[in-house]
Amino acid sequence: MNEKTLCIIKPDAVANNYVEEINEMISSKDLIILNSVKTNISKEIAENFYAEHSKKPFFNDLVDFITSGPAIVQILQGESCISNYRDLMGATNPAEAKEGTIRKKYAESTSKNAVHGSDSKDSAEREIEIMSSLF
Ligand code: 3AN
Repeated sequence: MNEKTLCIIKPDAVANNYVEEINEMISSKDLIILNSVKTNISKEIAENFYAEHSKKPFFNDLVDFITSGPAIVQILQGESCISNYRDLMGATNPAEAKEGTIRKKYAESTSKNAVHGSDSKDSAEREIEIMSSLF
């Protein structure tokens, strides 16, 4: 099914100049980058975006990190793009990420893990809505 997903290239990957290479990996999987904006995500947006993790011990660090510097917020589109892009991202912990994934190549740790991608159709719709004011 042709669908959309929300992609964030996180501050670690932007600071390390990996944006072009990550977007080449994305484009090579027939994922179209519909909108893309470089932005400093606000604390308010970050807390809303990560609300499902609000009770987790790493929540404050998660919000601090995603707001720590410029990030690239993008909408991707394509056939089965939610799962295709999740497969391309690799496991949350880069030590468990497979060869050929973005996180295997560019993630530093479970928290500084280079990219975000929506994990379901509902999440994608919600996340695109939260970020829509940025485009
Ligand atoms: P994913 O990004 O692979 O969907 P989630 O949704 O489980 O992973 O977690 C969202 C984000 O929270 C991760 N991308 C990562 O930055 C952070 N995170 C998840 N688990 C941990 C953890 N155990 N310690 C620190 N940060 C974590």
